[in-house]
Amino acid sequence: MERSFISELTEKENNKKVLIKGWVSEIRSLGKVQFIVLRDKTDSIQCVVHKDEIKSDLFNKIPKISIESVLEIEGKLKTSKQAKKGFEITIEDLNILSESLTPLPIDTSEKSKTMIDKRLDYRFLDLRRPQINAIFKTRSKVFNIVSNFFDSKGFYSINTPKITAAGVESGAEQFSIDYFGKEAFLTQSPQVYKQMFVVAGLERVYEIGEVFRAEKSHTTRHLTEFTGIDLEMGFIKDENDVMNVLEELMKYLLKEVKEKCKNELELLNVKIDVPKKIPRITLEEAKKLVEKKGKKVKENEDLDAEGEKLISEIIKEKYDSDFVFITLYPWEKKPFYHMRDPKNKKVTKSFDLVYKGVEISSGSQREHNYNVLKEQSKEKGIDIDKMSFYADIFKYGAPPHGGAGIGFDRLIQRMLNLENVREAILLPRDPERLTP
Ligand code: AMO
Repeated sequence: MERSFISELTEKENNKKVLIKGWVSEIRSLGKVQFIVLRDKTDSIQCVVHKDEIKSDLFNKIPKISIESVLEIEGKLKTSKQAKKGFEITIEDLNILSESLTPLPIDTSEKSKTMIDKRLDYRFLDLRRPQINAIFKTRSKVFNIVSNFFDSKGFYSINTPKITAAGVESGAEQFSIDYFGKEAFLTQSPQVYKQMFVVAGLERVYEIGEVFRAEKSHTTRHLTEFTGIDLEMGFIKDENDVMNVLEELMKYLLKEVKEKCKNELELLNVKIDVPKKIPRITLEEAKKLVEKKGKKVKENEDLDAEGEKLISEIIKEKYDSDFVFITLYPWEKKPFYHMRDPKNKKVTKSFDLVYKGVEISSGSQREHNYNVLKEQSKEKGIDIDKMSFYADIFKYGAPPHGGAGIGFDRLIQRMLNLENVREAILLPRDPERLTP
């Protein structure tokens, strides 16, 4: 008989013979009748057996089956008023495919009391909890929705090297590795490559890939390895064109998630608000707004985590938006490849996107004129000609372009109201964690 997934079963199929496979969530023995709640990737269902309806050795085996063992159950689908779904399966045959050891190293119940560190040590068991499973089912959908969006907007998907000779972001955050006796680095951003392939004539590119940062940060938003959603687009008028694409992406994504992840959102108790319009304010305006609420931010300083939280609260109150773009960051704080604002050279044509109190993306228009880029890098103490792999890109016809990087894990964290970014990634890497 072919296996059915639990979510496919309906009460309309009363008396139908079915075969289901999955993990044991619960066993209840009430003398002459026993219940097994079996769970597969789609849902769970109550299975019931009466003593006089099955071979006695099989009946006697049931109470000894441990939670999380893997079973296959053959039986008949029966409507039942008492069952949660309005129907259950009466067991006719049962096969133990794999027994689970007891006790389990972590608490896999709905309201698990196990701390996050221990849960991450046993992530494969942690995901047996339907709510945790729901996070990663949603994440998988988001991956597809984002890819479809970029595809529909004429972006090409690219895959770029993660082992590199040098990056263009700050050098301090690079992981250095021994590459056959030479020093190499794990990529901090596909920045160089996404610009390279816009200039190469693809015009619009995106990459969803791993990004590495040697940041010794012990916060709820920093990882040392995260997934970046990077985009880059050519022939833009200015950085607003990039923000327009990001804004459209966020609206489309949240609308799609709301429709396609109904069960997951319900399990996670998350309500999603699709933004109508994402406000855009300059960093200077943002600073004034948070200062009015009693938070001081120094000149040339960015908003810190507390400032981002505060500005989000202010924007939510003022514009009823979970998102805000903060624009025009000081040149002093931004990398050399950003384009400076011709009206005010002290700032760059840059932006951050803050979602429910956390920066989830940053981007800018890039400087595409080689001579200006050379000047700008010199000002930052960098000799661009020593990075010929980067400098050359701008020597043979480079269109005006810009782009942004979105932290995939932070996006999921904020979308699903998770306290810690580690909840949004299957196997987080941080300064203390290299396993599993
Ligand atoms: P940036 O360094 O701001 O920009 O990174 C882009 C986005 O990546 C996420 N992010 C992180 N997520 C988890 N852990 C971290 N340690 C971490 N660091 C960053 C954030 C951030 O907004 N090249 C530019 C992007 C561009 O201009 O296109 C860049 O990498 O959500």
